[in-house]
Amino acid sequence: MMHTTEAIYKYLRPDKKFPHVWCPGCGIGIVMGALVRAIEKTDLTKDEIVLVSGIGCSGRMSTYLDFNTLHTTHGRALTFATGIKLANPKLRVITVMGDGDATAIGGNHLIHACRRNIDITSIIINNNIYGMTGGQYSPTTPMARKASTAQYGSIENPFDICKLVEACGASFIARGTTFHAKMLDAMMLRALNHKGFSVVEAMAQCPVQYGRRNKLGTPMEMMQWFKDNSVSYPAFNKIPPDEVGDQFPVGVLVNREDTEYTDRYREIVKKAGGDVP
Ligand SMILES: Cc1ncc(C[n+]2csc(CCOP(=O)(O)OP(=O)(O)O)c2C)c(N)n1
Ligand code: SF4
Repeated sequence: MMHTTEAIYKYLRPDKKFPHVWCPGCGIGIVMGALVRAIEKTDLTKDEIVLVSGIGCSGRMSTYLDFNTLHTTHGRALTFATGIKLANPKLRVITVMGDGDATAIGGNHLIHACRRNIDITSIIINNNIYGMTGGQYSPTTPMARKASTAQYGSIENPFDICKLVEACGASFIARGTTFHAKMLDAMMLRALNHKGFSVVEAMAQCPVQYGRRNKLGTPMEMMQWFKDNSVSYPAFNKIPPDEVGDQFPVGVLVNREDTEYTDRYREIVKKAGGDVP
């Protein structure tokens, strides 16, 4: 097992891109740590990995991590990632997106990446808000929670990201939280080893834009809330709907084999008489 300092120097860009922009107590760093620990457990070299992000606090991860990285336009991480994967299917392509990035402006790309079952791992960091731009409500802001654009509380039903991507055809789906950092490492490792479109929703505290506005306490208290309200999928499915309250399921929701898009694409290229690398 690599010493923490060694791992930091191996996977981060310590001389170039720091200090980072994340607020004290932000959960995004914990998610980044889980991703690094998962990658360390694969046999992938840094050159075999491409990390693509959109714009937002979560999107900054591609700036700090020392893989082949692309910091793309808001909502478009999956479009760039799809092009990269089609051009060179041997690469392990990972996208990092915020909840707004993935399910609002990039929502259309997300559902179609699921439908194609393209071999990309998507880490969706769900902090229930648009962090970077001042705390506007996103498609995952829970009903009645406050945002800069919902001063009296949101009146929209939120998306359940895992259910959304399940309905659209993703073949590996898991949800973890920053409280369950070890579990998050393991989910990410399984997602990275999965052939097909894999999604890990990482619930992360944004103490500044979401927590403060909704009086959710310190970052530690927000993580304690994750601990207190998370239930494994099998146990969650047994809770009667009127008793669910704030509880939410964590763990692996879907893990199945299915044909993958770049394989199907290469078959078509061959049928058409073209060359595939
Ligand atoms: C085309 C476009 N529209 C809007 C923006 C402004 N913008 C930048 S980040 C962001 C929201 C980020 O929220 P989220 O994806 O949830 O990530 P977080 O910052 O919470 O990690 C928005 C709306 C932009 N940069 N580009
Ligand atoms: S605004 Fe929220 S998500 Fe963005 S860095 Fe600060 S705490 Fe993290």
